[in-house]
Amino acid sequence: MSHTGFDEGAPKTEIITLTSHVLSQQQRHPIATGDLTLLLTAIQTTCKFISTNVRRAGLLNLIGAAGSANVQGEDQKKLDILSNDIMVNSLRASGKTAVLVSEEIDDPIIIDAAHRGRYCVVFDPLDGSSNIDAGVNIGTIFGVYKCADDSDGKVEDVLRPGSELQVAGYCMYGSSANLVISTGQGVNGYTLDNGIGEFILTHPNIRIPDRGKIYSFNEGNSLWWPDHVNKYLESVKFPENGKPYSARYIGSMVADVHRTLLYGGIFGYPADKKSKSGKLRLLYEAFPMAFLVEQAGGLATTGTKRILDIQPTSIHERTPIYLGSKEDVEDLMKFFKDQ
Ligand code: AHM
Ligand code: MG
Repeated sequence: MSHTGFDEGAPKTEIITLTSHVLSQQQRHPIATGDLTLLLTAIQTTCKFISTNVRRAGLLNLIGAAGSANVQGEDQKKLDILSNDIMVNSLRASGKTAVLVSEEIDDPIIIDAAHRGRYCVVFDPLDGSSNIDAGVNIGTIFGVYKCADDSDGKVEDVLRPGSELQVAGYCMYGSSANLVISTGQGVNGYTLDNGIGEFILTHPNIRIPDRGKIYSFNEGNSLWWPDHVNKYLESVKFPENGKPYSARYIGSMVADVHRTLLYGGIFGYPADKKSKSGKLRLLYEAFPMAFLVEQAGGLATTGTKRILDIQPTSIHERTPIYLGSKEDVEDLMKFFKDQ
């Protein structure tokens, strides 16, 4: 220790890339085939490519509508379509996938025998795309299932509860590209070093605080919300003890959940009189985020049921969702019980 009080030793030189980290984790499993490592390599390459395109979107005339709509009837942006095509092509080329489900494609993609592998990937290639034109953080969300032993790849392989996911993650395209992944042994965050083109482990073992100070809801919809949701929000804005919570809402799930994971608090998208099942999609938005939040020590619920226990019946179905710090989500669930 020097007279300044700081340790002036040599800077840390240990650099762990996503690939080397996943490889070293896999080595601990004697029966691992390396297939998952190859699949994650395909996913991270896709994220690098999408990141580059997001950053150049304004220069390459990629901003704006493509003139089509997806299965939800939402306008597709040029970047939505490009990101989807990059992801589908890269996952097929990896030779490790059997079924793909994308927010942007109505039907599941069943991979041809020549390229078929054992994994099934559900994804939203570019979430929060209504924010693209304003330069707000957006991201790719994904979940990975393993095919049933007797299956060559069919839709039933992805119509399974989120608790059966093998991997979940997202990449946020913000001031840097941040890839946050869980393979079921905690959550790690990696930041893209553009200079060397590698995701570097910058946030090992992310743990969400048991209680936060931030609520993240689109309160513009509160007119349509059930009373118990409005009452819960009253309780954090006008607390009997302590300080009121702060409001933060970007309207881009990856950015809102990323902040919730790091700082704690609660993120919610309720079902209401207007959107009876909520807005967010179960398979490729709610499941991966719920998996990550639980792996980080938090909770994710519909208000009355654990998100990861839901049995999906169709690939584009929606769900209400509340996730975040354990104690904050438990507080909210009490309002659902008391209604
Ligand atoms: P998208 O998949 O069409 O981009 O919509 C999903 C986004 C989420 O990122 C975000 O949480 C939510 O929609 C915001 O919705 P709203 O603008 O109604 O608050
Ligand atoms: Mg989306």
